[in-house]
Amino acid sequence: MNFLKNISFERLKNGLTKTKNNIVNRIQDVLNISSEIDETTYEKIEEILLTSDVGYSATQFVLNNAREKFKQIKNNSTEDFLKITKEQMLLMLLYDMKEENKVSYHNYKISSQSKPYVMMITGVNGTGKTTSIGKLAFHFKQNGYNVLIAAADTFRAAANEQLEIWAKRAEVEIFQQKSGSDPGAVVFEALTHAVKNKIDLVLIDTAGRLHTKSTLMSELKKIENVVEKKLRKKPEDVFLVIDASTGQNAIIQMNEFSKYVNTTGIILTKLDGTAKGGIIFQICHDKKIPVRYISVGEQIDDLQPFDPQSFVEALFTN
Ligand SMILES: Nc1nc2c(ncn2[C@@H]2O[C@H](COP(=O)(O)OP(=O)(O)OP(=O)(O)O)[C@@H](O)[C@H]2O)c(=O)[nH]1
Ligand SMILES: [Mg+2]
Repeated sequence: MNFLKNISFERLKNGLTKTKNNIVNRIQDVLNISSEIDETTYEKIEEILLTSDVGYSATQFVLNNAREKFKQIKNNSTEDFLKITKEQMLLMLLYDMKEENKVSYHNYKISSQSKPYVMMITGVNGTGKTTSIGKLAFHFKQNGYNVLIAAADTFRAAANEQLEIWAKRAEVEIFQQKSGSDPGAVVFEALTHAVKNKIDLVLIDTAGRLHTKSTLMSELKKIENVVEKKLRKKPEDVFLVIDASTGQNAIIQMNEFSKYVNTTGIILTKLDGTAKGGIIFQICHDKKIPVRYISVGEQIDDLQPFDPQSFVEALFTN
């Protein structure tokens, strides 16, 4: 299936309004009052990027490259500068596409050998893990896959009911045990059920945990091991869900979670509620873990595969 067809540009654009106002509109304002691009202009744009969570090294990447390219244009104008800045910002997001990530980036081919395909969802408290599971379940179900949600957040009393609501909305099966059960045991039983019932995709919800709590973090590793023991393969995807309003802490979360599990991708949520979406540039510039999905709202179809081209276009389109 090709997830890219699920991108609604209008929804993406609306969802990114606050970030656009914070970055692109402010740059545009600086350029509107500048008759030429001088050091003061560079300093003002640098400040805009730094205060929008783009981060120091990503900001330097954009500005150093933009400066070089701009010099090469004869009779250059402030419009040229905005165009160049846009190109450099896109380049930074495409940086994310390391060779190994380019392979079937948005195409999931679940062969009979790889069944069930396993996605494990991790992250700190309240970032949008359960909601993202509901949205992923919906999309895969809509595309004809047999989906099972494994409710391995046995920590929070209300977690089961919340997940049940999402499973109902997405019209997929859910496997759960009572609150307080061992999450590893839930996953083991869920996988047994999945194999028996020829399920295509298992989505594992996990409890929110602080990356600083080593006992809780080790529990994630245990869940990953249960998958490996039961299916003789690691989960194909371990997603780290990051709230876009988190700011610089996103990078720390990425580093810490990766110490315990093999994080394969980021789901960046709540972009619609924050002006701090510039963090995506920092995450991509970091080049460690690719951003795979972005979320721009609370509705079931508000999760989109991350497409750098559409993202930058949405930021720069009036
Ligand atoms: N506006 C907006 N809200 C979102 C988005 N994603 C999640 N939320 C909201 O964020 C809140 C927390 O979402 P959950 O899915 O429960 O988060 P969680 O990570 O599962 O939380 P814990 O299991 O408690 O760690 C809910 O109110 C969601 O509706 C999004 O993209 N945009
Ligand atoms: Mg949850």
